[in-house]
Amino acid sequence: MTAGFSDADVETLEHNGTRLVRVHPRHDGAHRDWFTRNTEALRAAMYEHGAVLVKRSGLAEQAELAVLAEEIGGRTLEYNERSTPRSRVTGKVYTSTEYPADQTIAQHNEASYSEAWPHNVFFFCALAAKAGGETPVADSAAVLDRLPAGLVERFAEHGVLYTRTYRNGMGLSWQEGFQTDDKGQVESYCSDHNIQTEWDGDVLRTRQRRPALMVHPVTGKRVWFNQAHLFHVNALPEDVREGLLELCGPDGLPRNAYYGDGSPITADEHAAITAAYEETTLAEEWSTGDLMMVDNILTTHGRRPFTGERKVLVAMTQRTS
Ligand SMILES: O=C(O)CCC(=O)C(=O)O
Repeated sequence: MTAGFSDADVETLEHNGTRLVRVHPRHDGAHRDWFTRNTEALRAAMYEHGAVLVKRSGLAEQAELAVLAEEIGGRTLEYNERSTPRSRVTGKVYTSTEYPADQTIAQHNEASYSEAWPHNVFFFCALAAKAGGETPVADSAAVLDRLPAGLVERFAEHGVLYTRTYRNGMGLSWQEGFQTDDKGQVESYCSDHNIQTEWDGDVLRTRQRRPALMVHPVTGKRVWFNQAHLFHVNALPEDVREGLLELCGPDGLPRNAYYGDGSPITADEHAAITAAYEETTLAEEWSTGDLMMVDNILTTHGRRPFTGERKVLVAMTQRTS
């Protein structure tokens, strides 16, 4: 159900359990008033279905993204404990991950490797690509339903062990990951957030155990909520993987993932998780000016390759009630 919208054409798109509510506002330029009238409906649709796309939102300024995100989602968050390169645009508005245009970004619940993950992610398409560049969504409960029961049980029992090696010139440096030049601040952040650290000169290795599943606090749904498949060595293209393994070994890779007890996630298990995402992914084309809001627990996001210029901005929020 997508009740409660006013002055809008609303459709719910569905693919193998993933839903995206597509909203076309009917307003004549007064987009802020439209958002004010529809705040409750947008929030309710996001928590019920996982993702809402507002076509031609009318948002013009970057700062407006943060204001709307706060009105609909709650307090905006800094991008801490980074795992990909992004730039601050203004306040707590960032660029989305700045990976080369020919790369795919696998589906993920934002920052689910961290203890400080956002409840919601707001994406604003400031410039649509010439072709491609969609931000697909996939329902985290639908992904869970497709995974083999034995694998789910094992992850439910042990969680995920994420390992990272921060070094200059290969993945993120610790300075970029933790947004500081002060090793003491990194140590204090890590000790506050249950992250084990090991320094080797200027190289930092970290290990952190996190749950693999989550129960949504509003809907009570059990979902697959982690980035095991994205951190896993098999997420790298084969040529890159082989080169990096030769250079650093599995424990020295910029990112890797294991079962929480340290045992390996096999190639077949990685393939099963990847297939579950592929089967449930729903991708809508961006137009410049579109705004998409996702419930980060219910729904993962990713990115498809693109041509031409593309600019997608992000604000992340934490529910305050
Ligand atoms: O650029 C996008 O559409 C999303 C990129 C992404 O997955 C991210 O920044 O977490």
